[in-house]
Amino acid sequence: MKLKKLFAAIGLTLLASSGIAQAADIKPRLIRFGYGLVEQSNQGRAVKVFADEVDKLSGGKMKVRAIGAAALGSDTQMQQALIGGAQEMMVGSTATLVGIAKEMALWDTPFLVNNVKEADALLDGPVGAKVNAKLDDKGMVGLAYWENGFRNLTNNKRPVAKLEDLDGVKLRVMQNNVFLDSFKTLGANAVPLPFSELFTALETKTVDGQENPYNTILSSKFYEVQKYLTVTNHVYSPWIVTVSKKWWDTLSKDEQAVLRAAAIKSRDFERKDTRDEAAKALAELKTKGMQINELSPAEAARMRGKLTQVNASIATNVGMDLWNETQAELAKIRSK
Ligand code: TF8
Repeated sequence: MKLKKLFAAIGLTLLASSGIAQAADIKPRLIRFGYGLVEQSNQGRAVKVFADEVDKLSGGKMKVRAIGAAALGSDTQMQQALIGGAQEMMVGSTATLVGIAKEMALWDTPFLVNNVKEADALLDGPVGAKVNAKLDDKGMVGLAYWENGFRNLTNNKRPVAKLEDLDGVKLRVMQNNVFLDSFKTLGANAVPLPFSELFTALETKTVDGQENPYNTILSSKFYEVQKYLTVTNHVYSPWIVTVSKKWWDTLSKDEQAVLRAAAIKSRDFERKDTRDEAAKALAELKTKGMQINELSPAEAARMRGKLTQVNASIATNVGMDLWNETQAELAKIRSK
């Protein structure tokens, strides 16, 4: 199966480069591709790479109309549009898919992976494929996992140096029970909100804080409305590129291969771009006036201990088989 996809991708590249994409079974197609972050973000840049690649591989027949900044709706609204067939594609957080495919909650496990190498191997391996496949009979097709990144905490109340500093902090979390439980367990007053409403909620002080990767804190200008950043790296968040299954089923094999190949190409670009940006982002956020602190090893351990209390319920929710397979896969990855 994997090899077949690879050959399809190579075939398409050859077709495109020799200018005979015309020969493939590709019709003129308009693809509305929605995403939540702004155009000048790691997400926006990668969607552009995807669009260019689709254009190239289809000999200009398939056109991607990239629509960012949640102009087509929040993640959950776009997911419903994909399921209903009113929108062709999107990229968004796996965390907002948990209501549709419960196995996606696996990616919300605090401290599941230690670094991006482990994340790539897990997501691109059999476990990632298995979770992805759960979308198929829910009306969506997942093409690739992109990197959102390790999440970190910001707030406007006080520097969080110990667990107790989170007491009573009104913290926006993603619309997902694992995140809600995790932060309630830490003592925060966790409030689920769509990302598209987050900046305003912070600005109007409806909430005191939020958690997201450095890249997003920077691209969404959260530094304008948040004073304190605590380096927690509490969970690695993937994004997933999805297609409306209704629409996907109307495509030819060649057209599907174009989308698959472009998703992989943009994934590789996106992960590198995100990591390059993240490596510089903290210094930039400091320049923008954020006060940044790291947790002492003892406090980090306390927080980790609290957060991993949710693991048992995640395991039950995603299924013990999948949970155990994930742990075995991680052990394999770590022994390499
Ligand atoms: C969040 C996520 C978002 C993504 C994005 C809108 O906090 O991390 O950044 O879902 O696609 O909601």
